[in-house]
Amino acid sequence: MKLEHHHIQDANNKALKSHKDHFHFLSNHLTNKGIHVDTIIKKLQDFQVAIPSWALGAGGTRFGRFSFYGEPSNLEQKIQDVGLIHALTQTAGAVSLHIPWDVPEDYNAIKQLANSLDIKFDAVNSNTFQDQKESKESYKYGSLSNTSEAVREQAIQHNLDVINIGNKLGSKSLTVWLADGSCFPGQNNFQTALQNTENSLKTIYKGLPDDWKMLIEYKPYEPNFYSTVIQDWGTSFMLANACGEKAYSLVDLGHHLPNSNIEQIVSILMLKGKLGGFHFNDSKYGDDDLTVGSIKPYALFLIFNELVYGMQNNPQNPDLAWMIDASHNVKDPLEDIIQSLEAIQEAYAKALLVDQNLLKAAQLDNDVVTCQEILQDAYRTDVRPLLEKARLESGGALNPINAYRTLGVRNQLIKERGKNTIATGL
Ligand code: AOS
Ligand code: ZN
Ligand code: ZN
Repeated sequence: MKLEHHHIQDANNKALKSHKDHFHFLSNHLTNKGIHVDTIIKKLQDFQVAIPSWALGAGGTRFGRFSFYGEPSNLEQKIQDVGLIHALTQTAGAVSLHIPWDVPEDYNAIKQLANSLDIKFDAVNSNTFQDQKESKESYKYGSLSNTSEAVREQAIQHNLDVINIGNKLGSKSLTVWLADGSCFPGQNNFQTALQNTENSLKTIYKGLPDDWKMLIEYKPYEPNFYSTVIQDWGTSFMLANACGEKAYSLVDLGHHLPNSNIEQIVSILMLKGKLGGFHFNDSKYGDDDLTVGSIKPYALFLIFNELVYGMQNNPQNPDLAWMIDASHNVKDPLEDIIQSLEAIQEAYAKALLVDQNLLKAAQLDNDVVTCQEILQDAYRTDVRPLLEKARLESGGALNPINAYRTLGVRNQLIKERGKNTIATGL
């Protein structure tokens, strides 16, 4: 199924008057404060987030998986789903593939399809956390860190293959997330594991095209529960520095121990020019991969405040690869992603409202109360009319979830694809 512009316009008509009233009110209020509303709207329109191919089907845990029916069962259908989300939100102009789950059969056909839906290929993800059917060596005890050279070589070669596949699609970055680590004290030699990982990453780095980036993702635990080789931003930063200038750290919001100050991590990585990518999600306990903004929206705003500051003040840091990395059991995955995109845009818009000059002056005065007031004033502003305006002008839906439901997207997908669909992937 493909959503045409007039379908979305029809869905918008009812809500148009109320949108205009709200927008008019907010835009006057912000303009009186000296804020350029048009500039913010343009920034919202330019902010595109990649959708991971594995989030389009209902996720699951080891305890079970409940289908949402009509899920995509091949790469074409996954890209079609991203196209649906993008048509409604105008914010999902990219897809992030996972190899080997998404190896294209016909590269030209896939590229054409993505192009027709205005979707780019963002970072490609390698997978050395599962054994593939045809593979000779097992990753049970690690991949790039493994004590066996044969295993390390297989994992290195897989990453080089992934680069090659991504290159044919127009991707410009490789994301490496390793499950490597240990479950019990004594199982691993920490130094050997890190050294092997560094050497393996350096070999992969050598195969990276000049205009590519390597994004190194860290995570404190899971699936290993005693130690993880790339456990934190410091380790990822160290490895990125060891590899070279095309290697960067990738921050996944769910990959921190409780109460970590993620906004500070983001800020320091940008200062050092080493923040390359971002995985959005939310969590209560660990890597819960819940809908963005569903649990800690203020923390998300504070993170965006640092991202906005960094994008304005750190030319040493490159443009970031933005991606949603969430997947779970109970919602229609497309509706879930739409909610995540809305939360991302909302936090971004609020961060754009922060008056950086006033904040700096209050910081210089050590006026702690005013510093907090400036941030909270931005956070407490209902920016949704700005998001609506940005979408409306780009041809998207005023209210994407409503439009998705009134246009009967899921039912249509079930009609086309059937009920018993299983998305490939996790
Ligand atoms: C795993 O926890 C990481 O968040 C990865 O970024 C990602 O979820 C994985 O590569 C998907 O298979
Ligand atoms: Zn991630
Ligand atoms: Zn994760």
